[in-house]
Amino acid sequence: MIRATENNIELTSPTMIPKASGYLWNDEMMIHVNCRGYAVAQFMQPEPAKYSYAPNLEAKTFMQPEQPYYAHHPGRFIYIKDQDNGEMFSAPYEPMRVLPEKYTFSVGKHNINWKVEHKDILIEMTLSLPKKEAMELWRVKVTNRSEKKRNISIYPSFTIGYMSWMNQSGEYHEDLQGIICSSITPYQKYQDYDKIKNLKDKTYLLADRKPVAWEVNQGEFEGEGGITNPSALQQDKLSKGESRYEMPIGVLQYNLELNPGAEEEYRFVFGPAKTDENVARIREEYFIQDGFEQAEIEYANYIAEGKGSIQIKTPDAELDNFVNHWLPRQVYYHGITNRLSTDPQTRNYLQDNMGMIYIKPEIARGAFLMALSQQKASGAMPDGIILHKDAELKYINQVPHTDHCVWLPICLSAYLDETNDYGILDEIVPFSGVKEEATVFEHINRAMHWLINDRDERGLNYINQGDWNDPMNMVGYKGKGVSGWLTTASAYAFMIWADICETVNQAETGKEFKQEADKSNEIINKYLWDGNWYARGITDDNVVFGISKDKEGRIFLNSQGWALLSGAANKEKKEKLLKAVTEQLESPYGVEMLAPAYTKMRVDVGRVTQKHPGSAENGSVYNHAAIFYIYALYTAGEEDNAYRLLRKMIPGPDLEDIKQRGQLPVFIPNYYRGSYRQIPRTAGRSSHLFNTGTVSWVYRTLIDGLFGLQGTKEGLRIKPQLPSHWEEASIQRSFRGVELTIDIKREDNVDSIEVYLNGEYVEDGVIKDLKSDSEYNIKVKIPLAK
Ligand code: CEZ
Repeated sequence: MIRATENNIELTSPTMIPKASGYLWNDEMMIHVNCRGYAVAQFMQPEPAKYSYAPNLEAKTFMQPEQPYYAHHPGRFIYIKDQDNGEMFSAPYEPMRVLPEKYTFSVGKHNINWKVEHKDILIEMTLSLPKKEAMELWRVKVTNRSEKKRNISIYPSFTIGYMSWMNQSGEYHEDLQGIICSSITPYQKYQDYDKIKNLKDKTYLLADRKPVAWEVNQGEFEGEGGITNPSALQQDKLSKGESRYEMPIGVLQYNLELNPGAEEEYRFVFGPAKTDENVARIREEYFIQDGFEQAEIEYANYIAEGKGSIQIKTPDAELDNFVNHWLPRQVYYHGITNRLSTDPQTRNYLQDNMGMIYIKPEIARGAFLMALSQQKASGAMPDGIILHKDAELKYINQVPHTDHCVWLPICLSAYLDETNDYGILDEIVPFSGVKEEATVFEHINRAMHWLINDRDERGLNYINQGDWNDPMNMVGYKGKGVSGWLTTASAYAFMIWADICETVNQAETGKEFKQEADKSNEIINKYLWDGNWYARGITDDNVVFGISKDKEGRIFLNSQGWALLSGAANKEKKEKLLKAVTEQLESPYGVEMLAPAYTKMRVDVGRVTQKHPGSAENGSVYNHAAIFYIYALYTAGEEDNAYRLLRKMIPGPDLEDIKQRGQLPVFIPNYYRGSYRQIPRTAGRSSHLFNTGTVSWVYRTLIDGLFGLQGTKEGLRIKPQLPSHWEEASIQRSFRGVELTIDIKREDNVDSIEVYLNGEYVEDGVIKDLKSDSEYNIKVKIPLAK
């Protein structure tokens, strides 16, 4: 069963949704834990590193979709043994997999909890983080729920794993009351020595209470019983073993005599460190002083700062819960950590910060200026934004993509709507690699001109080795292929920028970009309209793709939604493309990114066609693409279509849906498996990746679209677009330092939206002259649904 409480989402079985998970982060680290005790944790130094490793050497890569778990997957477990009868189980569930009599996995905003009760022993586990340091703070409580005295042992067991093939070891330190394992990050070039010598290559497990015994040698601990039934637990006491170039583990033993109803509590700190002295400092601070409790409180406050700018009450309680609690948290996570990368992809960096506009706009402001300071004088934006002096462009950022400029006006316009901080346009920012600087206004002009110039003789934008779609890498690598989507997105960017130009009295420049937008729209209609929808692009060999005669990749979602945004699609084209999307791309789990999914390599399209059909960009419900489309539907006045698809982004509300997706409604993943028409069995499955450009757009869509509470130069424009099955909704909106209460209701005597401020009719529906000491009670009457 799944239930939502005020601050948590609870799951009462460890087997129903085996990958159900939650995540915590701070300035230095991220941890993704599942209901069964497995964990993936990463900390920054400055590049992502591990302190709890898999049993083999892992390649350095980004987080993997549909994260596979296996018996030796890194995790945090407590083995429990009844010393009177030898019976054992493990909490929360792995590695022993004894189904407990009672079980609750509870994902909170600032901690993750388990309650596992078996044979009248209750184990409560809580994980939290401090705000600043990379470390896990664990509480474990053991309660005797039976009527008789119990003699039990508990063995907290933390995976340390295969640290290094060069050097790894570990032992218990009496003085520190903990285990410290040491390693050397493997390297081969002597030039790397200078880097690796500064790394935090130790992993420690500190305890606030003295254990009776311990084991640091994984092989000794497991013996012939293996991880699911470790031989060492047959002994009275663990062997107090160490690891000398043997795989380490952190296991402690405590013996408890518990009277009926009695309980004991233990606390542990687990994390990476550079030296033993650092570990001693941590022990002093967290256990000798009251650092542990302080850190928990500080962390709860830190997470609480990530609250968004709307609180909603609608007929859909699950939507309310998600939007009020979990969505802003996920947006905040992106804005504050930049996905734990030192060189975020430029488009991700800009869009993630677009979400921050609704939480901490000053951070978004800084990020936009940071991105622009890395722009070339030609107007080109780099593929990634370097955030740390030692960082360099890695992986995907070494592959040239052509879309980065379009995100500038798109994200900036959301910032201006929310903050009215037009002063940002006058900020002076340098260009990269030259001694030139210019205003933000000029920077964006150059970005727009870069897009205008990076086009072929027809006026279509080159795609090079990719656009928004990362793995669409072989459409244009020979220098000729073009992106239909990017041409459309550029038209939209020109239009947005033209509007901003007009607002700041730069009418001439505005006119120029308006004309560019119109011209681009004509070109799109001339070369890319396929009769019922828009094509995705034209390859190096001049083959149009994403069209009716393609057997696979016949229709792409992005080309359709953006044609609504840019204004390329007239009424007739709009009707046709909406129908095509509904018929070919809509599934019970949301709208798919393309269909039919490719089943074999198409060499003139690229790597995207090699991904498994229905996964990621190859035809999944790729939520980032889906939300672009939904945002476009709101701008096109399609509120019912929009809401239906928006609702499908969140697992639930019914249990069957949650089970199929395999994920709790505590985040929106980057995709749900698609190819519903080809592989219905797996359709809907979550990727479990909570890094996604989706969430900032969902927030924006709620504000600009569904609830229609978008900022303008004068104030706040009220223009809700509720789905027809909603009679009413109430919103608490924080906006430019003002709190507004907005009650929307259908009434039968109105035929268009009517806005009343403190009882007075507001002619144009825009609430102006906002003052923080005034009251804003807004009633919005909307017509009955047809
Ligand atoms: O990465 C995302 C990118 O971070 O894919 C999006 C793109 O717009 C985002 O900027 C769509 O392509 O194969 C690949 O290289 C993939 O494209 C991944 O890197 C993808 C994953 O979702 C990462 O988690």
